[in-house]
Formats: sequence, structure tokens, C-alpha cells
Amino acid sequence: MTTLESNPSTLLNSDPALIPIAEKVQRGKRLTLDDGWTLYSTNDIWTVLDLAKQVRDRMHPGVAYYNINRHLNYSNVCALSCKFCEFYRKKGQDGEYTRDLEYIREEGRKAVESGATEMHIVGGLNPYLPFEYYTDMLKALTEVAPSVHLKAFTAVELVHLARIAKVYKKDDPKSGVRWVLERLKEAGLGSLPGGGAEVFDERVHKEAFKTKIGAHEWLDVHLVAHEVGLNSNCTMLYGHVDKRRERLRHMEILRRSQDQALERLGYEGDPDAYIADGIEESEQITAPVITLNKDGVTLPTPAMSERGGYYQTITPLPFFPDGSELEHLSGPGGVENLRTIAVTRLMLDNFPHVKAFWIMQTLPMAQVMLEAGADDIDGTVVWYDITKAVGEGTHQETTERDLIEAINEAGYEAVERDTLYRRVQRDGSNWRVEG
Ligand code: V47
Repeated sequence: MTTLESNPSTLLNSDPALIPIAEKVQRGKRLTLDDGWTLYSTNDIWTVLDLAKQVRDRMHPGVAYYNINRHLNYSNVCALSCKFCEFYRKKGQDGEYTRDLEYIREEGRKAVESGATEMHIVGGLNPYLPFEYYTDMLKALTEVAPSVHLKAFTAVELVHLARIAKVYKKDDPKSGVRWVLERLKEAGLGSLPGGGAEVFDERVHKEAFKTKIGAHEWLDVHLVAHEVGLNSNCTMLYGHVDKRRERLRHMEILRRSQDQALERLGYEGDPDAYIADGIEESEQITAPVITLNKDGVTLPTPAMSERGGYYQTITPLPFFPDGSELEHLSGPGGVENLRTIAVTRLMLDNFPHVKAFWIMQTLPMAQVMLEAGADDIDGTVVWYDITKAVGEGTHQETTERDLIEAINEAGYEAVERDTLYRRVQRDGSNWRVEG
């Protein structure tokens, strides 16, 4: 019989398989895909959460971030019909909408009035809009809201824009995307949101979002964005037809893509670090392994943030089945969401930020996630149309006070950030960034 005296770990429910992983985490070493599998399959979830908390506290001691933002979904008309999506409508279908420039300007004015530092703008792949609609939208917003950062268009929309601008070449997709990004940047684009990545896996792609761009193209768009000096985010939409191993591969692919971006910015690699073999969905990446979670490693400095060109944030998005073609699935539960945030923090050692998007996680759960690897909970949002909270419409707003209280109650100083994670100094709706 095992007694407490002979084996104290019995009482603590600790899994010995986690010991070598804990050692790597403490030394800031890269975890393998098998380590990720252990983290996902162990019953000792508390140790997993605790390890992720150690990393997040090392990277962001004592603080958690939020922002004052406003989401704008300009059109829900979409040429695609992704099975997990409840947002898209076909032309002429009930509830279809496309916002005109006057509506967009008004949203820009409201953003300024409310003191927002960011507008997060995404929509469907609307085949009826010309390329100029997008440049006009950015120019109009820059005119009415010059200090508001425009974080806009997923990689999927950007490939669509290259197609409608007739600059897309199948054998060289990067050049058309570069053309588009340069035009959008001139018109006021500040950075890219992380949507549309879903799960980088050919099987999942075929089953759930067959006609959408795949991993290669998504990564290429972000690579070009980084090359033209724009920061970007990424996401992982999980808990539908995907499996945990596929999520881990998704994380590995993103981690290599970030190694590439950080190498370009002058970070040095770890010569004896782990590189996974057989990550089929990405091109061979020769960059060295770069981890940001070692003691003494600086996160991208404000100067680098100004220059841009890397992934800032990974946001795991739990699947919401309601209203989608996959409505028969139940979607991930709370424990799976908590564990996924923690595994994401531990695997993506070169990502400065992990976001618990309160809209999809709920605010109380996002608060708990600050103790499990997340350091950011997103912002005031106001309108959000991609997924809807049960029984509510697209008005999904929280106040700055609620965000601050949630963060403080979790034991962290609430830091208002701008899109580039610079601290914001605020006097009502007037604000400036520090440094
Ligand atoms: O691209 C679509 C996902 C994304 C569903 O970059 C769904 O800071 C769950 O990308 N259930 C849009 N998710 C949201 C997004 C995002 C959100 C917050 C912050 C950032 C950031 C990015 O939502 C889509 C798609 O991947 N999505 N349908 C669904 N039923």
C-alpha cells in the first residue's frame, strides 16, 4: 500500500511524467511535441496550470493587459461556407449586411469619443466589393480617428483582396499579398489580427473549412506582413473536428514561424534547442530556435514594437457550435479551455502574449486564465458579430472598470495597453502612450 510517508506525491496528485517538463520550463528550454502531449493528457492539471503561470509571471511579472477597443465587422456576406461559422450570410439572405462608408465613419467617431486606442476590423469574403472599398474604409477611419490603431483583415481576407485586385498569382501568392499590404498600409493599416488560422492540418482543413486558404498561405501572408514591418497576431480555433495532437502541431508551426520573424529582428537562437521533425504543413524553416521565456530575455522592446514584424499574441478560440453546421458538436468545456491556454503558453515559448479573449471565454473564465498562462483579456469590444453569447445579440460590451476589477481580483496590476503593448496614460477619452 502506498502511504503518504512513502510517497508524498500521492496526496498532491502530482504526475512524475511532468518532472522533466518542469525542469525544462524552469530552465527556459523548448518543449517537444511529446511534452505537449503529456501536458494535454496528464490528470495532474494543476501542475500544468502552475507551470504555465510560472512562465507568464516570468514574462510579465505582476501585470495583466487589457485595451479600450471597438470591433467592426464591415460585412457578413461571404463566398465561403466554413462549417464552424455562424457569421456568414449569402447575398440576399436574411440578416445579410454590408456597411457603407458613412456607417464606418460613424464607428470611427464613436471609437474616438469612447477613448478607444484600437479598432479591430474583419469581415466575410464579400465578392461584390471592389478593392477600393478597403482602402477607402481605412482612409475614412484615419481621417475621423487619426490616433486609433487599425488592426484589420485576416490572412484569408488579404488573399481575397489580392484576388479581387487581380494581383494574385497562383505560382507566387506572396507578391500579390505584398502589393495589397503595401496599399493598405499607406491607407492606414496598423497591424493584422490573428483570425482565419483555425487548426493547421490538412485533415481538419478538408473536413471543416475546405475552400478557405490552408496553412501555407496563411503563414505566407503573415511572413509578408512581418517583412513589410507590420506586427500580427494568430489564433487557434479548437474543439470542433480537431484532435489535441493536431493542435500541438499547429502550435509548433506557429512557433517556427515566429522563430523566423524574431531572427529577422536580431534575436539570437539557442544552439541546443529542440526542433520538431515532420511538420508537413509548413515550408522548411531554417531559423534557429528562439525562446523568450528564459530569465533575463527581453521581450520585443518598444523600439522593436515601433519597427514591427513579429507575432505579438496567440489567442486560442474555443469553438462555439450554436448556429453553425457543426451545431451537433458540444464544443470544448471549461477544463479543456483552461488546459489549452496553459499548454499554449508552455509550447509557444517565443510568443510575448497569450490572450484569453473574454468574449469567447467569458470574463470570469478569462480572469481564471490569468492564473493559467494568459496575460491579456482583450478589451471593451462593444459589438461582436462572429460568435454571440447565448441569448444575446451582437452588442457584447464590457466596461473598463469590469476589466480592471477582473484583473485586480486575480492579483495583477491592470495595465491598459495600446495594440503594440505600450502602456497607455489616460485622462478620460484623452490618452497617450508611454515611452
Ligand atoms: O477567424 C469563427 C473564429 C475568428 C467561430 O487577433 C469562431 O487579437 C469560435 O480572430 N466559434 C475571428 N470561433 C476572431 C479572431 C480574434 C478574436 C479576438 C482577438 C483577435 C486578435 C482575433 O473567430 C475567425 C474564426 O477563426 N470563429 N466561427 C465559432 N463558431
